[in-house]
Amino acid sequence: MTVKFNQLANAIRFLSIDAVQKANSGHPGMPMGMADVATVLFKYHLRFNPKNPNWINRDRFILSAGHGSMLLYSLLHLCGYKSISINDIKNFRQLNSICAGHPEYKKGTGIETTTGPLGQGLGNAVGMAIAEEIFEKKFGSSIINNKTYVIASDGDLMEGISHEAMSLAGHLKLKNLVVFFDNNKISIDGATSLSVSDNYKKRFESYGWNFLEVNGHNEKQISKAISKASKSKKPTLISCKTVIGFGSPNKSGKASSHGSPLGDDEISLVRKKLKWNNEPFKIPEEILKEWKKIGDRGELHEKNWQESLNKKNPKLKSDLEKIYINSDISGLEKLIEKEKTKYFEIKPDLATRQCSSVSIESITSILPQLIGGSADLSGSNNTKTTNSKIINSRNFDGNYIHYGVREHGMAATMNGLALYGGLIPYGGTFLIFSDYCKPSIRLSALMGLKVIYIFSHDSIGLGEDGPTHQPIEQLAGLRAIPNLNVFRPADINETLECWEIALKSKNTPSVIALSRQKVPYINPNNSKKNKCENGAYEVSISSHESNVTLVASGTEVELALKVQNKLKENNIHSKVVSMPCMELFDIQPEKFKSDLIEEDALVVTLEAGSISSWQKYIKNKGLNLGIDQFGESAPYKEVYNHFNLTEEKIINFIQKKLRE
Ligand SMILES: Cc1ncc(C[n+]2csc(CCOP(=O)(O)OP(=O)(O)O)c2C)c(N)n1
Repeated sequence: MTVKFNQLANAIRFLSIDAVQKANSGHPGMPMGMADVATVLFKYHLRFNPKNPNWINRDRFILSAGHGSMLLYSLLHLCGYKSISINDIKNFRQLNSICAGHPEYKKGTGIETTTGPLGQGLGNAVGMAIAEEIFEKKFGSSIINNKTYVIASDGDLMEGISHEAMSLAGHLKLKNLVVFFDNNKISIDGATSLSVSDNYKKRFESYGWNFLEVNGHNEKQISKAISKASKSKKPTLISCKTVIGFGSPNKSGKASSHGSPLGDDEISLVRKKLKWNNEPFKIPEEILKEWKKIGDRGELHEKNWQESLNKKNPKLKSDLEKIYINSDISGLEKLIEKEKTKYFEIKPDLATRQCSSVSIESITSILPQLIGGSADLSGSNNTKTTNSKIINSRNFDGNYIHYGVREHGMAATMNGLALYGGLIPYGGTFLIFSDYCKPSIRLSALMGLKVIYIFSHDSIGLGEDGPTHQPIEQLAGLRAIPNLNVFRPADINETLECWEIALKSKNTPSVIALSRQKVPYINPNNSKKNKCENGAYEVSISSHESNVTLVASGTEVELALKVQNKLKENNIHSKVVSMPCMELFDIQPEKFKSDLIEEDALVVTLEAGSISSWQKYIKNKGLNLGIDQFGESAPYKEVYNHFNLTEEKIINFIQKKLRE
């Protein structure tokens, strides 16, 4: 018996609605509506190999509308990915199931990225498509030529991030990017006409995209549109007119099918209507076989690809492996050591953003996989160096992206660059605008991606731009994100070390917060060892009898050292601890922590920002000096004075406290 197209699509529909019903939670409407589009894509166009989900030249498939996660799990299961068994599907949304509520990235499973926060998948796709172009340029289009396909919903396209990401994709003419827009005109509140009247054709054409329109339940139309997109020189949006909850007699076309189980009675009616006479989770053998065939084709795709790679010169193959598979960073340690020694001799006064710039300059001379950029603040963030080669639509043989004023889009794109594999993205903006990147930073951390955020102008020290630009609560907010290292280096030595840790860390993204204003070199001795690795270290001690411990980060380490000198003149001895990374300090053994910050000392923490992340270090009797109100517009030294962050005022606070 030949298996009909709609039977293949119905297998997705029923796995989805039955899993949602069993979990008593989830989103059946979208997988029912997009099952036909997904089936066409997987059956005729997508090149992938379930036996090797990490094959570099596989087409990437991203479900940006992550609430429809059962669509993705059904596809992966049916195509034969080992990662998703029928039992996993039965365990949809249960603890430890790979079939989580929303897709969660896991290397080697076919789940290419974590989605759920609408719009993020679109940003990731732009990063993946840029990565493909970079690799294509490096290794040739016969070796790297994969496509990036995305399913996006009304919600995805309403999100602000979609405007940033799609505009950047059009500007860069990402020809291998194809977005299927699930144009079902329904969202949670009801008809999308309640809230949006965009002309999508005009919108996407103005970005420089192709815009195609199909009936999303018509096999031929869908397939023809994909073929057309694949020949395009621009990214393509295929608007697929679909019916949400397709096949449900009472709920199709309605918001009621979006986000709750259809119910047993309605599911029986869907079975009748779509002529599906199978028990929940039972897919007839011949349909399974047909899906399996679709998956099995991948082995041949990869084999052919491997053969053409073998014919290339062996250096190309080994470079591909070295950069892409191993993301080789050998040579980094030696380089950092050499740079540290050089600056120990010079002891330069530099803003830490300049320190980062010289770090980037030397690191990029040995690591071609570093892809930098900035959201239109290259000169301020000091992210662009003489080694930076700009990527543009005509030439992807570069290592620097001008993201434009698109912070959110930049961060999601960086996640996509990292997800593609082999590349290490770093990108900059002002620390204050980390708020504009926050949802994507959170996802870098949740996915465990090596993404490096360069956030300059990291305090009131930026001065006259005033409270709109002076970060206060940003460091505390970033530190509250699990699995994110927030670095705030104090000088060139620490900046080099923080960069080294960020590059070596395997599954943790990094924020490097940097100053606008100059700071002196504070490193007391040159050491091979990375002092920032433990999160904090002793910079200076005026006497071993000291009973005050000043703990500071970044630019405030200089202030702490000045306070130490003044205290000494008053016969008060103290220790200065630099803490460039709380997250790394907090995971050290108790002894290390209590040796550095002793229980019986008066602990004074110092950072020109919210005190909330410092409170844990002062125990009962310490002092948290910082700022818990919005900043002020004035020359920066005056602003520091206004907020009592001067030597004299700090000494007064300490003396008063010691007298208590
Ligand atoms: C950033 C973000 N905001 C809100 C939500 C909650 N949410 C999930 S789906 C959705 C909209 C549903 O409409 P649509 O995108 O058209 O999906 P469909 O109804 O077609 O499945 C919303 C608001 C979310 N997941 N992410």
